[in-house]
Parts: sequence; C-alpha cells; structure tokens
Amino acid sequence: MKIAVVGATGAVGKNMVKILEELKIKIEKIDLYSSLRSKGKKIKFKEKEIIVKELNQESFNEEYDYVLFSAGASVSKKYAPIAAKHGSVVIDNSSAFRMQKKIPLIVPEINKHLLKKYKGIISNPNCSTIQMVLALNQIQKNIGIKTIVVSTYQAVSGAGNLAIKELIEQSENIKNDKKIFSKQIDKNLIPIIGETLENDFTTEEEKLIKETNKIFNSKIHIIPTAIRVPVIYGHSESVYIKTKKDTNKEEIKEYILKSEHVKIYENDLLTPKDVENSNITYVSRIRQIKEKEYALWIVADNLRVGAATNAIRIMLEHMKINGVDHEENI
Ligand code: A2P
Ligand code: 11C
Repeated sequence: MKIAVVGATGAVGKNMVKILEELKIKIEKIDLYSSLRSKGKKIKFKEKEIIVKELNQESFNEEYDYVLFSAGASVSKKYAPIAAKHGSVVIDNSSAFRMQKKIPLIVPEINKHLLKKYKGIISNPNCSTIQMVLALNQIQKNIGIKTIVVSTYQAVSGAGNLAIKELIEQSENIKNDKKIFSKQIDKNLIPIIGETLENDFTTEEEKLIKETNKIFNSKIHIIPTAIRVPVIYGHSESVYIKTKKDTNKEEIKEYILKSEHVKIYENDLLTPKDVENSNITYVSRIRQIKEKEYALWIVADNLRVGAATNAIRIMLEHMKINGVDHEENI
C-alpha cells in the first residue's frame, strides 16, 4: 500500500497519521505533505521519522493507492483532481466536492455500498454531520425520521491548529493578533460557525441539512444551530427527532445499540472530555417527549470520528469491497 496524507501537520492530518500508524495493514510507503510553512518538519511514523514535503503539482507523479486530503477546500479543489487523474483513490476531508452529484459522500456504516468498483474522489462529510448520522442511522433505517432539530456545541479544533492556539492564548492572557474567531472564545461562546447565507443559516448549518440528507438519501426536515464553544476536542449535539412510525424509548435505545461504532453512555453525564481519542460515537440523556418524539445528547471526538477515523474507515472499506482482504476494524 502506498499512501499520502496532504495536510499532515494539521489538526485532522496529525490524527490521520496517528490512526494509520495504529493499523496492522502493511504500508510500504507513506508520504506526508504540507505547505511551505511546515516543509522539512519531522513526523514519527512507526519506527521511522518522516520528513514533511511541500505539496506541488508534481507530488502525484508518484503513484499512491490512497491519498487523504485535509488541507482545506482550496487545496483539495486544486490538487485532488490531479491525484485522481494519476490513478489514486482520493479521500477528501474538505467541503470541496461533497455536494457534487457524482461524488460519493461516505459514512461507511451507512453507505459503503457506493464504494464498490469506485475510483476517484470520495468525500468525507463534515464532523458535526458524521456523529449525528452515525447515532441516528438505525432509527432512520427502521422507522424513518421526519424532523431533526439540532444544536451543536463545537470544539475549536474543528477550525484547525490556529484556532486551538487562539483559545489557549486567550485563556492564558497571551496577546495574539491572528484572529480565527470574530469574538472572544475563551469563557464565551459564538453562535455562528462559517459564513452566513442568504437564508440566515450558516454554511456549517447548511452542511448538516444537505450532507445528512445525501448520506441517508432522505428528505428529513432539519433545523440546525451551530455554536462554537471553548472546548478543545469533542463536538456535542443536542438533538430532537420526530420519527415517522410510532415507537417507544426501549426501541429507540435498541436502534442506537444496533448502530455500528455507536454506544450508549450509561452515565448521563457525558462530556467532550470523556470521548477524547475515542473512535466511538456516544449517546446519552435519551428522553421521550411523545410516541414519535425524542431528545438525545450525542458526543464524539471531532478530529477522530468526525474526520480522520471516518476517512480511514472509508479507505479500509474501499480496500475490502474491492478485493483487498484484511481484518482491520477501527
Ligand atoms: P502547514 O503546516 O504547512 O500550514 P489546520 O486545519 O490545523 O489549520 O491544518 C491545515 C493543514 O493544511 C496543515 O497541514 C497545513 O500545512 C496544510 N496546508 C495549508 N495550506 C496548504 C497548501 N497550500 N498546500 C499544502 N498544504 C497546505
Ligand atoms: C468546524 N466543522 O468545526 C467545522 C470544520 O466542512 O470540513 C470542518 C469544515 C468542513 O469548524
């Protein structure tokens, strides 16, 4: 297996490298790319130290089996088609191609069948979408969901390394002129993530609506509010659902337990700190309102479940479904 990670020094990229390191699969070659800023940095991989290379047009002359991109949408738009043209399967963590009709948007536990015989660019959904669809997967499959009202409480790491630095420096009263956030984030929260659209929702909220319905192949009425909170790792979501068929709380719990890589956190006090470095999506505080109406609290590590883990699960499923036999399950 020859693999490249683009954006390997970033918040998500670092986790991609860490998870690849944890795999038993034999990786013959791994190349790590960044911008000029991090060129020459050394990253540990198994027993070796790998020197980060600057990404350029020639990087993909080397034929990689898989290229994982997490360097932002503009880098993906420019370079992912080049990598795909050279025959690599591209797994792209950016928003660049997600809503394109011919590009599969994959959460393997839900729609891995789309990977069969597919070569080219595969999109990895947004972090807040992945943990929500994973938790709701079997409810949607078995009884259908009519409406979702979701408020997200998103960690600063979702906005990258500089955003983590900004929160830490604000909390330590260190002067920082680089502004990722439009308002103070330390000891505060910001009820807007992304750009505001004409309909007054934000790009981050629009992703929750459109990506969820693309992954589920559904027309669920989704009303999101995305909020940035002063947490470093772990996105939390308060989710209200209205189902299509009548059900009860026990059944809702069974559907959640049937969902792959999802667990019910028995202690109701589930916080982002509890899920750091986990590949599992956790659900707690399951409350019934009426026969068809429920409220849930969903928490997952945004850099793992919401990004790197899903990207590598896509790679592993793509291998398996296209004939590379292996027993990996992360
Ligand atoms: P660099 O370390 O050189 O800045 P984050 O999401 O944490 O902000 O990280 C973004 C990642 O994308 C980093 O690895 C960053 O590299 C990389 N990156 C940003 N711009 C480019 C670019 N033009 N070409 C390649 N990698 C890039
Ligand atoms: C955040 N969800 O927490 C965003 C980051 O479309 O991949 C990921 C943006 C994206 O800021």
